[in-house]
Amino acid sequence: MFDRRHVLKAAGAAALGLGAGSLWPRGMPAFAADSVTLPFGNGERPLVSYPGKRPMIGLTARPPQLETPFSVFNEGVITPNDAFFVRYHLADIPLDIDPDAFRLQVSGTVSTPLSLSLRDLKENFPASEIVAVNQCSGNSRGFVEPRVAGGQLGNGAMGNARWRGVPLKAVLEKAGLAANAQQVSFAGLDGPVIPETPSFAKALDVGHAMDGEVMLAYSMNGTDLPWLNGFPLRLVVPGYYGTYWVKHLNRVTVLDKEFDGFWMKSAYRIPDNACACTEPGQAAKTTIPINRLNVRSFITNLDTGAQVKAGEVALRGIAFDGGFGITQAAVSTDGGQSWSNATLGQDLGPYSFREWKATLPLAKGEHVLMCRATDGRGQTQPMQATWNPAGYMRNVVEATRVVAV
Ligand SMILES: Nc1nc2c(c(=O)[nH]1)N[C@H]1C(S)=C(S)[C@@H](COP(=O)(O)O)O[C@H]1N2
Ligand SMILES: [Mo]
Repeated sequence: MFDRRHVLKAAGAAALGLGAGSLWPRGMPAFAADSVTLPFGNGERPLVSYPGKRPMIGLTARPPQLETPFSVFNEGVITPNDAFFVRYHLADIPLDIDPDAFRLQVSGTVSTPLSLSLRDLKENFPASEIVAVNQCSGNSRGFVEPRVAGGQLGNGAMGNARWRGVPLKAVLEKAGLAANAQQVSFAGLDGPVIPETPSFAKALDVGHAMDGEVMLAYSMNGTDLPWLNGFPLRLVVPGYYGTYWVKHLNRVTVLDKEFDGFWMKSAYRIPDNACACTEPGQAAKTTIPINRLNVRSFITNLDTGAQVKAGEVALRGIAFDGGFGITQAAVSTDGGQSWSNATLGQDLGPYSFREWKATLPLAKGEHVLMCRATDGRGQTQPMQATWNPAGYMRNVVEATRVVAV
């Protein structure tokens, strides 16, 4: 017999600072062996080790917040589990979960409240799969000018995975929605260390929760969810920012009114206008909850400062949006004056990273390389960065400066 209890143990507990004596390290784990410098002011970050993760860019230790080293995005369009970024708000993250005892509670304005085990979810409901990007609202915030408060992230707070689980719709239908159901709220096992801090919870309108795509995911890239990415169950909201993708999900509550929790009413809100932007330094007059990803693209095989051989140069990258699908990726070698179309790679569905490739002639000298994607609703990326107070939704066309020799 063996112990079925899953504990974030040994190396894990040490990494989280649970070793003898100290509860949490003050700064980053002491074993950060190396560091990287993100290309903005105060961009120096330790490379840190956590259980189930390769060395990651450490943003905070308590709670752990880890950014994916950008080179990972050139390895393929699926982000490996051991390189997938980690974002938490509250320091009291679960360190010990018994998957046999775990239950998902479904309650509120339903005809039959449910208490579901992982086995129930896997055996008594249909399974679905979807490839989808999870991107933090504040991805790339470190590049925002003028700078704004919040995690100073490079471009590594995003990842693309194949999620498997149960459509939320199937579970809500089993529970039986009341006719006056309006929103559904979601909460997980993590909590605040001081009771004044509101517990992390998010909500979706009933119509969205019932769209058949929103998923209670128990598997990521063919295996259990990594601990730090929400083991044993998380919400997957394809096309929506990561903030809705509640990890360690154990409570689904159907509401007959709009959810009024802090993380919907006060946090994660964007200016209520077409660009989700304001003049730098200005607050928005009215705001709405952040929602769908805007369109983005990146060159993944060359970094600023790279030296390439003059002649035909191969460029490669990724593009994605909030679910309309990438219809075009274009590249420029002259800082955006002229553009040529890249070739799109395999289509893994409208919520996935889409690979693109292009080969372009580069004469000897300095060049500013750019890529710009367009999606199925005709949305594209701005040449000038927009600004909003929280530094959300950055999607400016990126510039990669290289030298051909
Ligand atoms: N339980 C819980 N779920 C959460 C959060 C959290 O703090 N607690 N943060 C959210 C935010 S803001 C993001 S960007 C994603 C990040 O998912 P990841 O850590 O798996 O990359 O988790 C979301 N789900
Ligand atoms: Mo986030």
